[in-house]
Formats: sequence, C-alpha cells, structure tokens
Amino acid sequence: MDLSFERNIKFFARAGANIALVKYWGKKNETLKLPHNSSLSMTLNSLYTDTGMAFHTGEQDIFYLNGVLQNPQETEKISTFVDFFRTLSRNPSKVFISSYNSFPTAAGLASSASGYAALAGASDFLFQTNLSKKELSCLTRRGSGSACRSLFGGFVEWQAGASDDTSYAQPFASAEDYAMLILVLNPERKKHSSTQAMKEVVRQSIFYPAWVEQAERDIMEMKQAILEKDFSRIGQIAEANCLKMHATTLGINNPFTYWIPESLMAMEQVRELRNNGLEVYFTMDAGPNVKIFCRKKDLPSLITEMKKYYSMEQLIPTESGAGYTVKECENFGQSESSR
Ligand code: 2P0
Repeated sequence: MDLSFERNIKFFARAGANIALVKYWGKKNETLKLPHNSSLSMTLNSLYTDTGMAFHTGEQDIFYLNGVLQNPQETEKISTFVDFFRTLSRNPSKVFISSYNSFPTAAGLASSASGYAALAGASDFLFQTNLSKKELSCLTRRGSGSACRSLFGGFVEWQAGASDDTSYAQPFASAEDYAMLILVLNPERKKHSSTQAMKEVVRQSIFYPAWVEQAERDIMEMKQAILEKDFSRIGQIAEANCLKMHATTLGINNPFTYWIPESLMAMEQVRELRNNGLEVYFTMDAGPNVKIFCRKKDLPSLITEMKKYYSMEQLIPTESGAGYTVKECENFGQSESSR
C-alpha cells in the first residue's frame, strides 16, 4: 500500500450518511437517476466519509478507500463522476482520491451516500467549480441517488422533480431533538444491490404503483409531522413507509426479502419496547440491518435496553448531523485525530 500521495492532499470534504424516513425506491430515468417518488431523510453525525483529493500528473485517477487501493472497476465509477467536474472546469487533470469511512465499510451500511457527497464536495473545491448547493445536489444525485441528500444536515427532502435540474435535495428542518441507534445484524455485503432491486421492482412488482402513490402521501404527512414536532407521527409514518418499501420485493418475478430472522426479532423488540413505554420506531433499508429512531433524550435508555440483546460492536448510536464541510488540513489520513 503506497499512500505517500496523501502528502499532497491539502484539504478534505466530510459528509454524513443519511437514513431515509420516507424512502427513495425506484427510478423513472436510470441514466439521470431520477426517482419515481420524493424522499425524506435524516443526516447522521457519527457515520461519515472524509475525502481528500489532489491533482497528479499521471494517466489515470487513483482511488484509495480506507487505505486500500481500489480496483479498476471501482475507480472507473469514481472517475466517471469526477469527469463532470473536469468538464465543467475544462481541466482534464487526473486526481488522487483518498476516502475514509468513520464506520466499518463491512458493516453492511450504505456508504455510497456519504461517499458520493464527500466526493462531490471535494471535487467542487479542487476543480473550483463553485457550484450552488442546488447544482451540487443535482450532480451528486448522478453519483448515487441518496447521496444528493447527504450534502445537507438535519431532515432533508429530495424532491423527485421531472428533469436533471429539478431533481435535488434541500434541507427541510432541524432534527436536533432526534437520534438513531443502528443495529448491525449481519455485516456481510448484500446479495441484492439496491440499484438492481429498484430496477426489478419498477418493472415487475405488482405492488409498485401502490408504493409510488402512497409514498407521495407519506411525504406530505411526514413534512407536516416534522413541522408540528409530532415525534409519534414521524415514527409511525417512517415505520409504515419502510414496510411498504420492503413489500415491493415480494411482488417481483423472483421474489426475495432483505429481512433475515434477526431483522424480524429486532422489529419485535422495538414493538415490545414501545408497548413498555419507551417510544421508538424502526426502519430498514436495502439490507438486513435495523435502524431505530428515537427522541434524543431517550437514546441512553434505548442503548441500555438493546445491550441486553446485542454486543456494543453491533450498536452504533448517532444523532443528527450537519451538512457537508470542506476543511484545510496537513497530514490527511496519517492519524484519526488529523481527520
Ligand atoms: C433510501 N435506499 O432512500 C433508499 C432506501 C435504499 C433503501 O437510496 O442506484 O445507493 O445509486 O441511486 O442511492 C440506496 O440506493 O442507489 C437507497 P442508486 P442508492 O435511502
């Protein structure tokens, strides 16, 4: 591993992961990554990606993730994304990219959202494209749909839109009163990529039209509940929305579910806690892990309860995070404290 190029890195961009409370699930345009429905997420503060970047004189981009050189296939995806910035700035230079996730990449948690948001922030800074937040969100969406939400903090809405420049995210409201506890139930990489699963549900799921119709209703109600600071309603809508999303994979030609027995047990534990007076709600994404949404003041009690069933390595507590930042630095990647 040769990370000596990190000496040339003079800044890094940081972006938090996000968890959707009303999910993005299915595209109406694959190339532009235009979604069928609007979505709404909470940005997280303890799960984030730091990405440092520098120009170099070589023939190819070089991409390291968590100190490991990525293969040509992975690098190609990143290069295609950086090409947007090369074109806009009329600067064809190749780049070194070094990214670190604050959370275990092997934990089966979506890192593409924080990853592409940090890459977009770093590219905008390095190529001096000075894009507006809206323009940057549109471009970030082209990297990975959910990443367009990770540029912003708190509760963030991604308006589905109808074209490249009308499909972007913007901050909706503060989420400072809320928190999440992520349960890592199965750290393996998922068998069904969300990109592929979305394609199949859009084309085949007999439940898909109902999903789109209901998701639009959910987002309107969710926005209302957030503005009214109605935690119970936010949680109820989020939990039901997640179950509707997961129902779509049962209506395709080769049906499957992301759930494993441990996911169902965790859902039951959440319902049990709620029945016993600790008001918490679950949500799940394109994988078996369960995320528990709670009031920030209840996070310590929730952790205490969950420690009865899970090791501390399986529990990742997080509060709501801010939007992406760019910071100058020396010794990027040399130590945790310098990042
Ligand atoms: C979400 N997911 O709203 C939903 C819920 C997974 C389930 O966004 O194909 O990695 O790159 O646009 O953004 C994961 O999908 O997919 C996702 P692409 P992405 O968070």
